[in-house]
Amino acid sequence: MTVHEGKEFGVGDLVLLDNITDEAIAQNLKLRFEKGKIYTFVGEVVLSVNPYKQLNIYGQDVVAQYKNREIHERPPHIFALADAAYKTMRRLNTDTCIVISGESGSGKTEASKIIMRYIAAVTNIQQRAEIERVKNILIQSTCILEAFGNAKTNRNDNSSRFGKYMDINFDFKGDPVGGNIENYLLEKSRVVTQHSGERNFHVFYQLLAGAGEKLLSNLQLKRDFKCYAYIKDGSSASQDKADYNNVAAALSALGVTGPHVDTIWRVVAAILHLGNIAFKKDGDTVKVVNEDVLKTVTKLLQIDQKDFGQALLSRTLAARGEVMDKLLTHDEVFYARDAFAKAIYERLFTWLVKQINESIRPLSQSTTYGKNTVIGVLDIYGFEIFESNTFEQFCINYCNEKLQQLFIELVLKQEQEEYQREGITWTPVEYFNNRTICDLVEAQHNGIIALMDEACLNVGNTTDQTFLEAMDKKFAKHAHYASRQTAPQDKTLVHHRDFRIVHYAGDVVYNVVGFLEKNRDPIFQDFKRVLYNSKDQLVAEMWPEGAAHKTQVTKRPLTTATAFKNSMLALAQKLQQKEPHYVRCIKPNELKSSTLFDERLVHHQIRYLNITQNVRVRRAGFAYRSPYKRFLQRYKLICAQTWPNFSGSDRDGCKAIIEAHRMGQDAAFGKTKLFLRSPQSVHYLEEARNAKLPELVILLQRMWRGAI
Ligand code: AOV
Ligand code: MG
Repeated sequence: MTVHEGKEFGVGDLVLLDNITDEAIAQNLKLRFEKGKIYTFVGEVVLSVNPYKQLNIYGQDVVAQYKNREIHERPPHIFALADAAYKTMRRLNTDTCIVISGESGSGKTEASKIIMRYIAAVTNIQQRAEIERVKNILIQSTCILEAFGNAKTNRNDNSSRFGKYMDINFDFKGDPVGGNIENYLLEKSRVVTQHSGERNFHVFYQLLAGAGEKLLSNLQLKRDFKCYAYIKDGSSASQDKADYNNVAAALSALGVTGPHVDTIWRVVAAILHLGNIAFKKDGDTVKVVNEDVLKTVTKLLQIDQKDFGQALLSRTLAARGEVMDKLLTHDEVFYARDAFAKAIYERLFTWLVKQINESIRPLSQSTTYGKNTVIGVLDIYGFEIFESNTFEQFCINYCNEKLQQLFIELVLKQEQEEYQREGITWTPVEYFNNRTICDLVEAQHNGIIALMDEACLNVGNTTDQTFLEAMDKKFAKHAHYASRQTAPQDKTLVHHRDFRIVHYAGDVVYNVVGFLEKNRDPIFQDFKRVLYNSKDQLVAEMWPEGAAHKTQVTKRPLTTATAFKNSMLALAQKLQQKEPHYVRCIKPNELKSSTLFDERLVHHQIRYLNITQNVRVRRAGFAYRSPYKRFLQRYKLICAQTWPNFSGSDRDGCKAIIEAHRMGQDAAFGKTKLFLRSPQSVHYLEEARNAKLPELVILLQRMWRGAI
């Protein structure tokens, strides 16, 4: 039973609302938000409304209040959920996971950090050194990954531009002994271009703001970010300098040593210089305008200047054992330069994740005392709509679509299973299943990704436009797809290059330009060879496939979208094998304001997150359920038969309480749990208990006095 915080805070669990409508839910969340109560339960799901200000609710004192309590014993808090995931794992010796969802800027990444800190705070009471080390890395790694993988967007100043799934391994004592991070598709296009008002990845600005003079001069960098084409349209942030120091400290905590740290900064610096390489047409050929900048790049990456210059301006074509060089056009060289910059950045990011994983790899999966169990925490990039949406948004929004699907199936399934397990009948609740949108994107031969791959394989005359036409033909009648061709009356589809997907969370118009190229994502063999031959051991290590000989035709890797789709399917499978817990984040306004509760915006989220359905399903039969033992303990004082002691079974004790209060109509007795249909019954029981408490206190005081 949720602790009553008082009427002025609304209800702490939405199943206790008398009226389950979008409006009533929004009003309740508003009431709570305005009073600094950002968490609300729907049964065991936690809703979290971004407060956009620091709240003093995460300290050690609060940790102590939630540690080892049942989820509904205390007011709603994300700690209650973290503790539930931890307890379930330990009690049932099973893997659990925490899935955090919500749109961009709603607070997912902050929530994942709060969960991590809670777990760190309640474990390793004995202060074992190895476990402290693992905990420290788990927490510090966030700062590195955010520096390299987060950026300011027009929706969030610290937006995750990659997806992250982190497993934390626990030993039989319940202490974290290791972990593993999986990262999903980094938005690498940001390295070379950003929308107006946005920034490149934080790390570039951090390096320029925070590096000492000596390091800067070694990297031949100037402090002013405006000097570098790839980042000059961004802006500086007040915390860049401090963040640089944090990243440096985190790298050191990770055990990344001097020479490797050196390489990391040289790669970052090389990218900044790369963006400044300019080209000009010279008759039929293209030339580098500023050879000195090119030279700096080669020095930083420790690659051969001549080979790199050649790789930048031409491409080796190998066919039937013969090799020839083809000169690139003026446009192609810029493209090649950018592809190179994006590729080395992405590899660096992957390398960092691998480093983190190696330093916290659990020594063994099992011990003589039992197997290791894990808690997985998923923090992805949230659903986003910008003025212009492209391939990256398509992937990000598809990922959110998958998570929504998982929530729908698992939450319904779980409920159904619980009623079944307990031998109780229930009526399913109607809800929108976004399966059809997932299919539109991912169906094996008929989905958008399949069509995109087909277009990419057809080297002939396919362009983004012909790909769009193929979609128009295929999805002409699909309720969630539209383009100018299929919906000529529609005024929102302004350009011939636009298509729209009606996502679960909103309509998004995508600009098809660049889809095929980003999906193919070619990085030329010549570049790989140059990097593989770098004198810097680490750079060379990052590019093993550069070892292939010139005449060798290398296998075509999976397209970006297909690789991403596969990773999403694998993720969904992994999550399904674990006992899931959900945090659903809500964005109160678009202005990052700590006081504004934009009802229209919240309303929309309540609707697409299916919160109302969630509450209804939870209440379809029964708003409240409790294991017999717990119920008896809490309410035995309101029944003469059970107070102070009851000698029969817990189930019979509960029956006695229910009968004494004439609530038989409202209750059902499952195999292990008592179910109550209406929230009023719970209110009633709580009130009866509260009324009894003063009496009890007096009684206890008398007993005390007598004893003294
Ligand atoms: P996101 O992860 O959901 O967006 P964040 O977790 O980065 O969103 O939250 C955005 C910003 O909101 C943070 O930088 C904080 O300023 C503020 N915030 C969120 N949660 C809290 C909290 N519990 N307490 C205080 N401030 C908070 V994205 O990564 O864009 O989908 O791709
Ligand atoms: Mg985030």
